[in-house]
Amino acid sequence: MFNYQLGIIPALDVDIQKAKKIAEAVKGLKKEIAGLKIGSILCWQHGLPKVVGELKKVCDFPVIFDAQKACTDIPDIVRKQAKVVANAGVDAFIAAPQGAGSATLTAFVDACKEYQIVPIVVLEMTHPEFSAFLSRDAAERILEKSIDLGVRSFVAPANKPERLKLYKNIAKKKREVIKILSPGVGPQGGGPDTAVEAGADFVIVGRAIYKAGEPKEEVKRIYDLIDKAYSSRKE
Ligand code: O7M
Repeated sequence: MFNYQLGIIPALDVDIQKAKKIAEAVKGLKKEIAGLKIGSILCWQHGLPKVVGELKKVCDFPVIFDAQKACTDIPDIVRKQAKVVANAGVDAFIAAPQGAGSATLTAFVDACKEYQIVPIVVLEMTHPEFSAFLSRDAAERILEKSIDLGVRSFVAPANKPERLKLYKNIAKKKREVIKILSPGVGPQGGGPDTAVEAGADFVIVGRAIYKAGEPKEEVKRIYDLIDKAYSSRKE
């Protein structure tokens, strides 16, 4: 994704002042930071175009929009949402198609291609009750369908490392290389290093970074861990 092999994606679930402060603190960490994730907490308060514009004044990292959660409506709305998101200057858009089905996912991916933003698809979430209303193989089916549509970036849980291995293997069997972005480190119980050992390429980190006294030092500390884990990973 965006030509990065490995990296950290801070989740900026904070207000705009705090988000800019974090972006400012980490802007020099070009190797460590692969993008900034923005979501509902920021954008419902301040509006998507303003949030993207303010962050891009401070740093030049790719901005990933997680509408928490998008791609859940009828295909026509999803297509229009992708256009609005692209027009706001976002670089990548995250979909969670679990409740919406295949036609909606197809519309999402096609629209992202048309408006030249990177589609990223959530396979499985970090919290324990996530699959309560889903069929057992929902994540596997979403992965297969998304790969066929040309998606190569996925979100899967750092706190369920065995699932990361499974998703990488499914892609391998289809002779495709996918990138996995993994949230769920720190307060949600996952380790950044164990996630990367299991197949994560990027870790999405919220509270462990924005609540740290020194976010920049925390990013460097996490990067050291994932860098070592990546070096010892057997693909
Ligand atoms: O590191 P945290 O726990 O403070 O924050 C985690 C971030 O990752 C937060 O922005 C969540 O919305 C997001 N996230 C999950 O925690 N679990 C998931 O399964 C998926 C996501 C996510 O980023 O989905 C795109």
